[in-house]
Amino acid sequence: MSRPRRILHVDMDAFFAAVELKRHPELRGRPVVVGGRGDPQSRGVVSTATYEARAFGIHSGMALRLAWRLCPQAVFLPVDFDTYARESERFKAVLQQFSQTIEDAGIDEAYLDVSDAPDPAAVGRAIKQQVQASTGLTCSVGIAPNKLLAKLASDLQKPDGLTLLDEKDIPARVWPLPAGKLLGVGPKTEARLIEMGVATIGELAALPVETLVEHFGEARGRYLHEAAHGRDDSPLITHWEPKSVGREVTFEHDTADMTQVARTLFELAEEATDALRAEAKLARRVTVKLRYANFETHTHTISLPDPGDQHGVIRQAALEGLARFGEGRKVRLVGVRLEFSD
Ligand code: TTP
Ligand code: MG
Repeated sequence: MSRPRRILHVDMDAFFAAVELKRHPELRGRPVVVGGRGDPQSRGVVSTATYEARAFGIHSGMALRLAWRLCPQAVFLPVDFDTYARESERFKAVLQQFSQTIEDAGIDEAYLDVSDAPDPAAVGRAIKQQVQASTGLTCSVGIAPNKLLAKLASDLQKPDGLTLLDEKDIPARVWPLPAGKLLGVGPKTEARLIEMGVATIGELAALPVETLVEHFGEARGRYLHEAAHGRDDSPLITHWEPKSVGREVTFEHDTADMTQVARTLFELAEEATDALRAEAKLARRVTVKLRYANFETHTHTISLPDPGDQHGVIRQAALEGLARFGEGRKVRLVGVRLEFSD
């Protein structure tokens, strides 16, 4: 008998701020904000804030000046990305010991397939302990039947949480959450849902799929419907497969302009299709990858009904993949990968 699928999502707590507290232990317990050059009077946004600062309403993405108005006694520190990247490497090295199948989802988070473990919760506890031992930092773990639910779960008991979530828990624990907690539902989609009278994931789940397709188009409408029911069979993206051609590019300036992202994606799809043709291969799957300003990285994959190498077909699939992402977040990198078989 095969065990059910168990995906573990792990996410560091208040990551940039927690790293700063390691070298400034005297600041523990105080509201600390990390962002920009650390000057609350200058332009720039909050990268993250300690939970003490969040109690004042401060959150990632907020203007530093507004954060300062909300909590003038907070300590403001500049972003020191190199130091956080080094801690991130230590964190990722710990994870390597726990599963062969790991998706690196950003600077402070990853998915692990722990389906083979006799006791996935024990794996979660061991990861937390070893991350603490190696980095001195806490993280939160969610374990669920798929990536979507695992990510929701890791967020349920932050900081330092360990949360198991099963399909049967969806009505009680997932449906009361705001729709914006769902992967791929950004501020714009959330605002449109509110206009439709939908505030929670449960209210989204209660809508007929046809209504969602009407409002959001075929691919996105269906995605929202499935997601609200906690259904997600997307695989872990462990690495960019060798049997594929891919192109990706980092924007000079992060952009939330999805038209610009789409235009760039089209160019990349065109180049990748040319490369595919040069190898005389036919694409079976088209994967679109976005990395956001905070280095969180997500992919969506479209399977082609018939393997192909037509520019129009590949472009259309790439567009469909892009449509599955939420809107409103700043994009740092866009990529496309065409998978083929021999
Ligand atoms: P998150 O995991 O979203 O946030 P966090 O780790 O600070 O807090 P939480 O305990 O809720 O997980 O992001 C990881 C890091 O990425 C965060 O420490 C700083 C950076 N980041 C930004 O720079 N800008 C952003 O808008 C967000 C959301 C994160
Ligand atoms: Mg985090």
